This record gives sequence, C-alpha cells and structure tokens, in this order.
Amino acid sequence: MAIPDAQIFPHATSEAAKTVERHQEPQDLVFYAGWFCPFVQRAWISLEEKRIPYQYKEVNPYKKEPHFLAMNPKGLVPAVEYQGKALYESLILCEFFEDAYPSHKPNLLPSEPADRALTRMWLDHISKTFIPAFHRLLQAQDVEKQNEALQDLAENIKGPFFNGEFGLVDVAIAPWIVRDFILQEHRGFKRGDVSPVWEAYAERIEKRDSVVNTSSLREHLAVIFGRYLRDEAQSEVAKATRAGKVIP
Ligand SMILES: N[C@@H](CCC(=O)N[C@@H](CS)C(=O)NCC(=O)O)C(=O)O
Repeated sequence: MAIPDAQIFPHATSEAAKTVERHQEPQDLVFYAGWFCPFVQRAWISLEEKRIPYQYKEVNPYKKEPHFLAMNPKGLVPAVEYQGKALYESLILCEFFEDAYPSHKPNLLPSEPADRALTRMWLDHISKTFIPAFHRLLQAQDVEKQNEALQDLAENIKGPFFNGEFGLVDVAIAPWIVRDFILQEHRGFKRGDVSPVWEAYAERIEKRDSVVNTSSLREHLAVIFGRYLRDEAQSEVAKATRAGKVIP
C-alpha cells in the first residue's frame, strides 16, 4: 500500500522552482531537499542569504529510498553532502554554513560570544516551544487543546528582527510564518492577536527575498496540511506530536 504522506506534489513551484532551476549544476555542496519542508526551508534560506554555491536535489523523504537512508539514517530532509560527508539537522546545517563559508556574508550568527549564546537561547526556545505549539494547534481536534496551543504561539519580539539584524533566529522561524496561513484559515490564529509588533514582523519576514525565493504555491502546501488538520499525517513530526513526544 502506498504511504499516504509519500503522495506529495513532486517538485517546487512559483519562485522556489526558479531557484531550483538556478542550482542544478554540480557543486561541492549538494543540498538534499524537499520543496514543502519547513526544516529544509531554514537551510535553504541560509544558503540563499549567503549566496553559497550549492546543487539542489529534490528528495521525497517519505519514500525512505535506500540511497537517501544510506546518507541520513533518520531518513529526514534537509541533508547535505560535503567533502564526502553526509550532514543533516536543519539548525546544525545553518551553523555549518556559517563555519564552512566564513567569507560569505551576511553573518547570520553574531560575533560576540554572549550574543551568540542569546541567539542559541532563542533557537532552543523556538525548537522547544513555538514549533511544537504550531504542530499541536494544527493536529489538535479538540478546541480546548487548540486554545492551549494558541497561547504557546505568543512571541515577545521587539523587532525589526529577533537580534537586531536579520539572523539565524529569523531563519529558524520564517518557514512557520509563511505557513501560518493554514492556522489562520482553519484554527482561528491571528497574527495581530500575538501583538501588532509580531504582525509587522511576520509581514517583513514573508516579503524577504530569501524567503520568497524558497517558497512554493500555498495550494500545494494546503494539500499536505489537510492530512495534519484531520490528524491523519504519518510523518515523524506528526507521530511525535500525536504521542506528545519531542519532535525529531
Ligand atoms: N529535526 C529535523 C527535522 C526534519 C524533518 O522532520 N523533515 C521532514 C520533512 S518536513 C521529513 O524528512 N520527514 C520524513 C518523515 O517524517 O518520514 C531538522 O531540523 O532537520
């Protein structure tokens, strides 16, 4: 039987398709990606911001194909092949790009140790609170649980970006901002309810070139999200959310 989650639109569309087209030539860095994946989009935004040369290869991670599992035993995108090594985990990849391409600007991590620590504190918060709440809100069928998740989506940001200039914290959260339309349409989420500053921030993020250039059509995302809204999705993230476990 076909795995339901494996039935996704096969490639990027809209501005993201043009970006894929520009990154077909072989390069030292091969980027294994799925056009639909928010974790992929983090690494993709970093690559685009820093204008790092990369070759884009589309993978459907739900098919768990042997060639991909040999690279990332977790079977998750994004993954990168670089100098014979296979690397994965979106935030680790973003930091790897900072380390491996120091001459590529902008720096998405600040240079001062305390500011770097502050960035990582925000990243930790986004991973542990914001993203799990987004997925709980998406999958919860019960209104009380949805309301609890809505509360956890509150972010206290001063703007214009998390850390003054556009940086890794913005990269880490941007993919969920461009996907919050699904929560607005189906779960009563309103950016303005978080705060007017948040609403302005979200609009700033979704207009940024690196974000636009890595985004595909909403109607294709909406098909995938339909399975989450009905709590039918079988992705690792969906299963962990359903079981109340940490997102892999
Ligand atoms: N913690 C990982 C999560 C990556 C992830 O969950 N990717 C999803 C696509 S959005 C995937 O490959 N799913 C395959 C599956 O669930 O079987 C990261 O940050 O890179």
